[in-house]
Amino acid sequence: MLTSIKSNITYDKKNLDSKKLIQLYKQMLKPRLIEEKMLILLRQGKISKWFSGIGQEAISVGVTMALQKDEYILPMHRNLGVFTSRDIPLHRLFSQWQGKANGFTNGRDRSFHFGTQEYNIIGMISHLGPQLGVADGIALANLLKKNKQVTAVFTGEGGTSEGDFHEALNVASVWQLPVIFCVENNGYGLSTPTNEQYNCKDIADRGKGYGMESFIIDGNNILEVYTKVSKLAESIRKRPRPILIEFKTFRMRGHEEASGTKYVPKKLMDEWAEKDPLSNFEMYLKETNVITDKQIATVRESITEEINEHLQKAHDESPIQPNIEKELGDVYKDFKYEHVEVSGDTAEIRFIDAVSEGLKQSMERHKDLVVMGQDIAEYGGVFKITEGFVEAFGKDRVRNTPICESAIVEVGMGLSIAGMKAVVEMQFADFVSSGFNPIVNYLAKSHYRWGQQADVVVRMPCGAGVAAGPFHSQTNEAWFTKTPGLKVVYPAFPYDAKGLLATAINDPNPVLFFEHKALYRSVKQEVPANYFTLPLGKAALLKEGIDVTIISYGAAVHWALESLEANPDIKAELVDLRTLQPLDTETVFASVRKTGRVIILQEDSLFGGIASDLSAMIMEECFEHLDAPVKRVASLETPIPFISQLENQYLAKARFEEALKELIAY
Ligand SMILES: Cc1ncc(C[n+]2csc(CCOP(=O)(O)OP(=O)(O)O)c2C)c(N)n1
Ligand SMILES: [Mg+2]
Repeated sequence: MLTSIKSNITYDKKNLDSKKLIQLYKQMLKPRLIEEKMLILLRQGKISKWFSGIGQEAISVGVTMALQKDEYILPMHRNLGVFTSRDIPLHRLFSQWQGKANGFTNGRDRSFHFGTQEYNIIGMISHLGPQLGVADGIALANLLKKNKQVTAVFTGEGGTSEGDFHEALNVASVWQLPVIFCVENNGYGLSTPTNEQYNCKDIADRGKGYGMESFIIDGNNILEVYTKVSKLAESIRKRPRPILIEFKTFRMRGHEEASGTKYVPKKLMDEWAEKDPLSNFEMYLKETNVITDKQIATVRESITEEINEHLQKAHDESPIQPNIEKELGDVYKDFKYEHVEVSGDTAEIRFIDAVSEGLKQSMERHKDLVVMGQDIAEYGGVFKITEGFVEAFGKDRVRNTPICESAIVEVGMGLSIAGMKAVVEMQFADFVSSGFNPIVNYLAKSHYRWGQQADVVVRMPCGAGVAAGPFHSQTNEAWFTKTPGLKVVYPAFPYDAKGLLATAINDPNPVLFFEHKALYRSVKQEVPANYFTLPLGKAALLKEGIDVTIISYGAAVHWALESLEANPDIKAELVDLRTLQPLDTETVFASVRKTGRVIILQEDSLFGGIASDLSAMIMEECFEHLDAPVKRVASLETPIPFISQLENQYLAKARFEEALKELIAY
């Protein structure tokens, strides 16, 4: 690759001694030699995909070497140098790429899609952008713990077009988080050149718009990367703040090996080949008598030996044997439910007071719990759930957020990685769609992929019956019950809401906690004033009867109660599911076996909802006990209309009683 005998890059070693210079050289040489080997293995079909970082090593290595080992780095798919610079044994990386148990994901995710707390590296998910917000969360934890640590996160220039990038930079700036945002501008995002990706001169210019310092660094110059990032990191440790760095570099190979580089002009390739970060640095070290050809040969030989030895070790490792129990067992982090008995006085309170009280008492118990959401601090949230929280817990732990659901969910994930807990309030459950990606792809899959818990509760004020139209009325639990890795709680009463919220917060897994807005101020109950917990996965049998089983949850439970009150002759068994994931099928099946008739009432529209799956399960498990087909009653297959006469027509409530009578008469 090298065409000149003199270095094409101007180096300034500042006060770095020869030992450091040689260390930096070795750290760059290692990923290069690994990659050269990988390209051979790829051609031989021994590994699957490969995203080459050849030509970009100075950035991964320079940034990693500038950070302390206990500071978190969040690398991308071309950052092999981050992993090697943290001295991960190579055989573990090779096992990871071959999907073996000594890797980091038990064969569940490929390439660089993993994290390791042991090495303080938090890998990407395929969606690129989400980790930028996760870095914010880790940095927030560092800020709150006042431990003077920096977090570095990587993205390509293509990834900067994603909303996550803008949200993460904005939040980092508003909260003055100690993060270094590293943009590796390598000219292409897959086949897309920069002029089709963004319309500004330098990505670094965006820093100004977010109110943060930004810099452009020659990404092929290891000394510039290392010395400048070291200096900035040192400065951030003293004075926490975010900094944006654009590293100018070039992608010397295809997006991934199979896709080639046909669309890249040869002239560009040739120009950047002249600027190769490794060969130029090698030349410089020779010119300045820091290293000799003989020493270089020795270093190469020893790295090559290490690579071969570790490849053999990974090769000899036996393949993973599929085991269904193990796979299912790793989706959620084990959680030993601790029952806190009800004690002391009770008071008649509203649903909304119960949520507020439960949350407040959890804040008192968990000093590392942070609540975040729009307008939740001094304003107390749009439903006033967090009223008075700032006075009680301070603004560090009760955080108003900008309007950026994705970033805030990602921040929750980052807090969890740093050992803290988060509760995120969606202003309305409808707006969770703006934070959907990190919930279903990052939080939900993290434990299964690499054993990292996502200790985040997302509070979801949901539901219709309040004449609020299509975007303030949805009950979207089915979006989440579909996704393995999430827990979904949906109480119908104040008592349950308080006890279940406490447990949701204790549980280290991600929990979607649905709170029906129509119940907030309409339902009252005697609730213990002290802290107590209730287990997830246990339905409540609200009424016992012999005619029919009604299964429901949320506000629809109250519709069922109303119908039964109006029809005292119907002896129905009423099951309130309370949690949808885990689902208490035992209680459901026992009731169905007793009554032989079952009607499932849900507020959501019919297709693809909980009622459908329950119905199928009942059919599979209780068919011989059924005296009539399972009946599902749900809302219309339309968006939720605004005016009350249309909304009433839309809601399942309007059709429930008739369906119930039909079923009994069957
Ligand atoms: C949300 C999302 N959209 C599309 C892709 C497919 N994809 C993977 S990498 C990539 C290009 C990324 O370009 P850039 O951020 O510049 O990083 P580079 O590969 O150049 O290092 C694309 C389009 C994806 N992984 N995620
Ligand atoms: Mg790119």
